[in-house]
Amino acid sequence: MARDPRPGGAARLNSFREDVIAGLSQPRKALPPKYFYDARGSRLFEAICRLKEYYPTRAELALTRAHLGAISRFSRKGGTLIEYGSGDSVKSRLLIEALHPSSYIPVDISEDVLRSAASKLQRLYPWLDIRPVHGDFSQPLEISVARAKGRRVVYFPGSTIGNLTPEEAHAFLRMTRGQVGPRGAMLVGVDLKKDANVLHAAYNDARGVTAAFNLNLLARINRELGGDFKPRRFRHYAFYNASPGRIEMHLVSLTPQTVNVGNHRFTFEAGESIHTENSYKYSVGGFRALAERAGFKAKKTWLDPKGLFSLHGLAAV
Ligand code: SAH
Ligand code: AVI
Repeated sequence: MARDPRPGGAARLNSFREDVIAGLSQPRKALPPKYFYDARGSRLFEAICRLKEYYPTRAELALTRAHLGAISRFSRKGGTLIEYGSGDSVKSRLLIEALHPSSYIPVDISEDVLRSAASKLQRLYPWLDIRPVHGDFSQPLEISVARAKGRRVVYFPGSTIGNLTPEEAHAFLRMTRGQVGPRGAMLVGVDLKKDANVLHAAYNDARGVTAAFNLNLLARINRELGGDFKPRRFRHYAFYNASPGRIEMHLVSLTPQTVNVGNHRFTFEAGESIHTENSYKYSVGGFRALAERAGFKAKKTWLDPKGLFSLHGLAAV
């Protein structure tokens, strides 16, 4: 397994600090969701995926299993599989077994999860050339696709694309369109618009795992940046905002309070929130139109039996 060439911890810590200071200095406080995924946040996300209320993971796994033959014909065997936001790479196993790629390039911001998933996959598939890249896909990333063998397929499951604004999603799709080249393809998992009560339950689970995932961001700021947030003075709040078509997650201050991060001081009024995540929900037609504006041909769409979740086969023609 090849090691990745990303620069190490100090630069990452600086950008975390800068993004936190900038995000909390805005009139409407906000933090980027990519910072949820430290080791604890990644474990909490995996626990979310097992919750009965959180349907996306089960629905995407079910539809991938059900349509694996067609997905594999569309993607074609061999070649290079690049996966963004690969996490524990559980869904990727289905594709690796069906496509038998010559190389697999998982990309993730969460280093521990990335490395342990890559080691596990290497034990399962000793024939596979695995090249993990620890990095942030919202920044230009050095992935040596020039040396990639055969057709390039980018896999972006989990509706992680929903955590980007439509403008960011467009830019990301354009970037991957360039990366896969004229013969390449992309498989994107996209959560669909549905009854707001189903969405509400998925992001407000009864056991409070999503709340713990959200609040862990404050604990991470305390651990890594010397912040003095008191997470108990904030409450997880998630709702479906129908007009932009997205779930919004917030952390709401329960009291007036002051919080320090390094030498920066932030004041909160009671009820004031930090906007921590958007999770956009698309219609099938809406997502296909977005992909086509970014230079792909939206060739295939597969759905789970309940029509909750979609996987799109995009060709770079
Ligand atoms: N693909 C998995 C995990 C989805 S969770 C699944 O479908 O279940 C989102 C994943 O994307 C996490 O592993 C997180 O660490 C990663 N991630 C989030 N923002 C990222 C970014 N900007 N750059 C790289 N990885 C990111
Ligand atoms: C990774 N991402 C697609 C998840 C989502 O549903 O937006 C993250 C998540 N946030 C709360 N629960 C799950």
